[in-house]
Amino acid sequence: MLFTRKDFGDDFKWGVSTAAYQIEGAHAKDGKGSSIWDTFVQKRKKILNQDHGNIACDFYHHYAEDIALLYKLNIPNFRFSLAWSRIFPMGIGSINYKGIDFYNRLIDFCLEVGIDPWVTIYHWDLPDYLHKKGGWTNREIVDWFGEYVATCSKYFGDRVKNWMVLNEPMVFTGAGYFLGVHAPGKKGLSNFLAAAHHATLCQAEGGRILRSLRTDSSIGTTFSYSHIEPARKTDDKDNRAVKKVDALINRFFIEPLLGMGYPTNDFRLLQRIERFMYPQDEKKLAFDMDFIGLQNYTREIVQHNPFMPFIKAKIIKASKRVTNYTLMDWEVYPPSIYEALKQYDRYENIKEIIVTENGAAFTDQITGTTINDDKRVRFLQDYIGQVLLAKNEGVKVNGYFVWTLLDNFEWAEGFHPRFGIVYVDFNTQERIVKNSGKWYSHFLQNTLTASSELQNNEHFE
Ligand code: GCO
Repeated sequence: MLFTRKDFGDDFKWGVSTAAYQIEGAHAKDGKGSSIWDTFVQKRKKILNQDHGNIACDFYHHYAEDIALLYKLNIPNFRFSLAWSRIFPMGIGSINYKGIDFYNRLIDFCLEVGIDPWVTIYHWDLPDYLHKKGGWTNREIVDWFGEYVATCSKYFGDRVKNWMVLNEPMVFTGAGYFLGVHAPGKKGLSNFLAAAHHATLCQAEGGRILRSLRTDSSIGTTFSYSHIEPARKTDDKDNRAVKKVDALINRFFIEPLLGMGYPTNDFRLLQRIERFMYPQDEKKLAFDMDFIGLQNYTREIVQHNPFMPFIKAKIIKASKRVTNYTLMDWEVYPPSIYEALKQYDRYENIKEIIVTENGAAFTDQITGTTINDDKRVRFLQDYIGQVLLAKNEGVKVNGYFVWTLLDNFEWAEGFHPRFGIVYVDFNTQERIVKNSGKWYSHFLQNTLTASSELQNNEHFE
């Protein structure tokens, strides 16, 4: 399939996405408080190679250079997140005005060069002080979060028009409160369900607060979504396993937001979340977002497995079944984003879908100052092509953001998987635009036709 940017229409939003803890560094600078990630990275054996985000891409000091680079690359929209503990060192109470200043400078500079800021309010870095009070497992977080959201709107809402309340609640509650592999490292079903319910309340409440304070903004929130298929297509048990995994990882957070309640029919165990619900909560979980951020990377193949606690299902790793997978062990499967978009389109209450993340980590070939990342170029072209396919079939998708601008701190995987379209030398903080960055830039300038034939480097020089 051949296509150009024009095929998506003038109104389609193109951008790149980032997150505060993954790029900012300056972890204790200018009054910033500790977040759960600042403390989690200090624990033994939690992060690959004992990496940490204390410095990361030092975006805190390099933001102007990085925004100038975005400008040079013709990337018109920039998604970043606010670090809660930079604004409220203790999560609540007194404001750190140096933190507010930093984001003001960043937002102002974006606008000065004509780049639209897209702001995620919470991308996983809960203030450690609030964690000590129970964090996401404590219902009081609805008030703590409300104060934080209102403060973001008050200080930045005059210029920021695109908001995302949460980033991937399934991942931060699942990895952080059930599996214990992300901050704050808690485990167990009770912690998970409590955190999940409070996050779902906060996602709607955050939307309500933003809308009540400004009428001229576009409010969304983001979800991870993986297309799921059974290991054996005709096996009943595998098909039941698919339903459960789908209810948990794809539907658990979005359906209550859309007013459909939790998808407990397809995974009965989730009914235990009712322990954490107060009367009237079901209504409070719903909010009509202006857009939904969809984040897709791969598909999952699921098999019934009686030994897996609670869910009795297992995800089969990509490396065990295909040859084309990324450094995250995620299958490269472009139709997954098409399936994801089609699925979201079936929800009546979604007004607009923006793909707020899609991208891949591969081993890049470095020769001199050229970073050859053909696999990423191919990945982006193929996934973007699938987005166009869905759009042409009438799906209300109206934006696409690459994950991510800069190689950065990839949570438990440390700095090993590089997702950037710009290479970062973490010793010198030098940035080198990869071939994928050059390709994206040309594509956005409308000078390039995308197709899988255009893999040869000379097209991007
Ligand atoms: C995510 C996060 C990103 C990750 C990316 C690759 O939403 O999971 O937004 O922080 O880095 O998804 O794993």
